[in-house]
Order: sequence, then C-alpha cells, then structure tokens
Amino acid sequence: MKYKNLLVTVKQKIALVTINRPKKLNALNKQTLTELHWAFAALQDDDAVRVIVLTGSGEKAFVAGADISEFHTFDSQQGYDLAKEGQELVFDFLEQSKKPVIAAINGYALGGGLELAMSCHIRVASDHAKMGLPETTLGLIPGYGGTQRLPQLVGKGIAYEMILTAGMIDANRALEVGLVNHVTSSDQLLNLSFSIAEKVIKNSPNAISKAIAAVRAGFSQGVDGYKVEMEAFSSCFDSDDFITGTKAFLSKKTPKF
Ligand code: DAK
Repeated sequence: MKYKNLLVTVKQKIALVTINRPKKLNALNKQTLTELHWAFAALQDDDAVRVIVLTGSGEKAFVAGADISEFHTFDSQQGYDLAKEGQELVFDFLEQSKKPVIAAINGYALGGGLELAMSCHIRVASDHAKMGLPETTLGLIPGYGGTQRLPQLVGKGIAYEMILTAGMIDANRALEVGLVNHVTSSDQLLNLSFSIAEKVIKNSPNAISKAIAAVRAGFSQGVDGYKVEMEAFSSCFDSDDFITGTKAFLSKKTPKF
C-alpha cells in the first residue's frame, strides 16, 4: 500500500513503520492516524511479519503530539468523536495487536505522541528523547488514553505530576520511572529495538499473542485477567506451536516457530 505520511518496510520478519512528517515533528494529523490504522491492520494479516517497530522520521521527534492546527476549532462533540475514533482505530488497536509493537522513541514524544508510544508493548528511547503530556497547556487533558496508560506504567503519583505540570522528562528519568524499558544512543536506537524484536521472533507467535491479550486483560475494567489467562493458557495446549516447542525441548533442539 502507498502511504503519504508513513514509510513501511519489512526485513527479516520485522516491520519498521516510520511516521514521516519531519517538518511538523511528525505531529499526528487525521491522515497520519488513518494511515497508522491501515498499516497496522495490514501488518496483522501479513505472515511475513512477526514484530513491528514504530518510530518517527528525523532525529528530533518521535511524534510532537496531535496536530494542533487540526483540532483548535473543535467543539466538545467533535472532540469526543475524534477521541473515540482515534482510541478505537489507532491506540487501542495497536495495544491489542497480536504482534508485539516496539516504540523506538527517537526524540520528542509529547501528548498524542507519548500516548502512541504508551500504546506499544515495549518502549526504547534514544538518550536525547523528551517525553511529556503538555495537553493542560492547551486547555485540554490527554485524549488518546494518556490519563489511563501513564498511571498504569509509572504509578499515580508520577502520572499526576507529569499531567498536571505538563512538564517534559528526559530519557533517563523515563527509564527510572518505568516509562521506557531501555535508553541508548540515537545511532543504536533501531539496532537495540531490532535485537529485542529478534529475541521475540524466536518464541511461539501463538503464545505471544495470547500473552499480550492476557496482560492487557488485567488492565481492562470489568475483565477478570486471571480467567483470561487460564483460558489463553489452556488454549495453547491445542496449538501447533506447543507441539513444536515441547518436541524441540525433549529432543534437545531449538524450536523453529
Ligand atoms: N502540531 C502541529 N504542528 C506542530 C506540533 C504539533 N503538535 N509540534 C510541532 N509542530 C510544528 C511547528 O508548528 C513547526 O511548524 P512550522 O512553524 O515550521 O511550520 C514545526 O513543527 C517545528 O516545530 P518548532 O519550530 O516548534 O520546533 P522547536 O524545536 O522550536 O520546538 C517542540 C519543539 C516540540 C518543543 C515544539 O514544537 C512544541 O512545543 N510542539 C508542540 C507540543 C505540544 O503541545 N504538542 C501537543 C500536545 S497536545 C484529541 C485527542 C488528543 C489530542 C488532541 C485532540 N481529540 C480527540 C480531538 C492530543 C493533544 C496533544 O497531543
């Protein structure tokens, strides 16, 4: 598929999705959000892909937020509609992806940009990255899941501080509070992200998709995560991957999934 604001490449079972609006610091306009949905939907069905890495074009920004020029005239109904559509089609969609998504945060991840990174399963940041939820400076609150996912990742206290002060934190502080998993230099950012992806690819894709669903269930209101885990766990016994994995172990071989 041809995209206007995304670059998508696939190599050795890893898809690299790059948001490509560097002159606007990769701000998320409607076109980009739509394309992100198309790209992630297509990658779910692409058998050549096992892990997705998401990054921003250029060295300056991962994504500097939702595109302010597009929503500054909105009323509450338009805000609600867009929040619902965006959350369903992009942010929740990405979090529910059966293939793991790794955010390679190559610079500013602000507002909707940090919300996008927080929808990914794993985050790796370059050492000059800066993260924050500056929505209150615009008279808004985070609208793409930030008030929910940030406290899940860093705890309520730090989340309140980041949202209420609208301040940015640097990559090392993000590592300290658990917002990112790793920090590395800019030139190693994709290498490190790909090396995590390669470790994931060695494991059962069926088990990985089930594990994502079970972890997510524990953070979903009204859902019994333990029950989801039990069902997902038991269903693994009927999978080809289970036969492959256990056979390989018992014959002292490495499984090939
Ligand atoms: N939107 C639109 N354009 C942006 C942008 C953004 N978020 N961020 C940067 N740009 C544009 C700048 O306007 C500038 O464009 P030109 O003037 O060159 O045409 C270009 O990118 C380069 O930016 P700067 O010249 O500002 O670059 P600096 O290095 O000086 O500063 C910065 C970098 C990241 C500190 C600064 O650009 C900045 O503060 N950017 C805005 C950060 C921000 O407030 N982001 C928005 C957070 S609020 C919604 C759901 C969710 C949201 C909204 C609505 N609904 C459901 C309706 C989420 C809102 C947010 O994300």
